[in-house]
Amino acid sequence: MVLERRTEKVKPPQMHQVLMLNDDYTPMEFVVVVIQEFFSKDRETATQIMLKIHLDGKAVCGVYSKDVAATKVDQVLEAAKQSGHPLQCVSEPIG
Ligand code: TYC
Repeated sequence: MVLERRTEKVKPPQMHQVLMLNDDYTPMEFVVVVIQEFFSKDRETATQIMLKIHLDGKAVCGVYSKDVAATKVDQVLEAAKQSGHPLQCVSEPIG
């Protein structure tokens, strides 16, 4: 039925959360700057997220469409690689 197809079409896209993972080597300051730069957080918020990762092992840095989340992961991993840090970042569907 046409009406059902229309309803399907306007479903919001599945959102994906980008998580950053803790490690023992990446400097805290580097993580704060990365969160500020790629996840558009102010310094205070970025610092809180970094500390949560440090204490809990991981934390959500942002929630995006699948494509944007994948781009964020790429940007973080590229910045980490360029700087020689082992920082890890993943994205996963929410719910
Ligand atoms: N645990 C790191 C340290 O003590 C800091 C850190 C925080 C590393 C968050 C990664 O995603 C991370 N230097």
